[in-house]
Amino acid sequence: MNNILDSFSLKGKVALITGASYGIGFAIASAYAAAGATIVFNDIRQELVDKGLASYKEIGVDAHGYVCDVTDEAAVQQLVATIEKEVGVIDILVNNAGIIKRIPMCDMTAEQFRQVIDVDLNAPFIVSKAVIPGMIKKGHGKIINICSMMSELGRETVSAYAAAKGGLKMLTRNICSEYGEQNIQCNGIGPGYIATPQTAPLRERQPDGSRHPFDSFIVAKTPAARWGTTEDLMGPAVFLASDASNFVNGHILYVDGGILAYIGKQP
Ligand code: NAP
Ligand code: GCO
Repeated sequence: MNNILDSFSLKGKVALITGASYGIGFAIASAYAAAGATIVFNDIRQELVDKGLASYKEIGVDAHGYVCDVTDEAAVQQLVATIEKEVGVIDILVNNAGIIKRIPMCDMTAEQFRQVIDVDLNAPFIVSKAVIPGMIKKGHGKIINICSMMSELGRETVSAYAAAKGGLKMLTRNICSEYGEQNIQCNGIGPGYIATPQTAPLRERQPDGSRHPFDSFIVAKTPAARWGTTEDLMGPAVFLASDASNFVNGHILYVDGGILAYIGKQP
């Protein structure tokens, strides 16, 4: 038996992480680089791509960055063709780019609902569809969809997001079902509540300096009694991108400190 740790190596692999100038995507890309992968990322604006490239350089990662709106199918097809030409065929795709709109459902417009579904559900379909042919040609592929606790639970004001992330869970299972025979494994990561710009509004200090009520609520609901950090996602993401998970398919790996298993601390 070779060294089991070799099965977690991503040496020689090309990884595309969408929306990875910062936040969870940046952390996952950094972990993949440390495991040996070549990093490719996109973001919606050049200034963000430039910021991302500088951040990767700061940690010694020579990433490839491209401007691309993941909801634009023609742009995504062009992005994948450019990556294949300039970097190589994509072995690992992380559908990370995402938005959230926290609006009570009856106050949310259909357009606002559509915008969230577009980025959080339609885009993973569009990007996966663009990279799968190259993976089939190569004889292997890993697709990791960044789902959410909201793939399982709802809460007030996040109807569009929960609908999208619930759909993304099932898209994950369907890609597994449709392309497992071509040695493509498609799994999801379901982060719990992670401290990133996306959740900053839920953690900001109150005018009197006290913690945000939602911040205290999440800490009480999480057995780990803390918010997650982007670093908490690195190991699970490397596992799902590596040969160590070649027989794991259609699975949503919740990285949530146990929140989904716990009724919550008695107030
Ligand atoms: P974030 O800080 O808001 O970063 C999201 C990234 O996606 C940004 O770089 C953003 O770029 C990019 N993006 C948005 N729309 C895009 C588009 N149309 N095309 C290309 N890039 C686009 O979010 P995060 O907290 O890192 O979350 C990343 C993923 O994890 C999301 O799918 C989110 O739903 C999921 N997630 C987050 C948490 C959490 O607690 N933070 C928990 C579970 C799941 P711009 O800055 O230009 O918008
Ligand atoms: C919210 C949060 C959550 C997290 C994450 C939890 O408003 O409830 O933004 O949706 O982002 O998705 O897993």
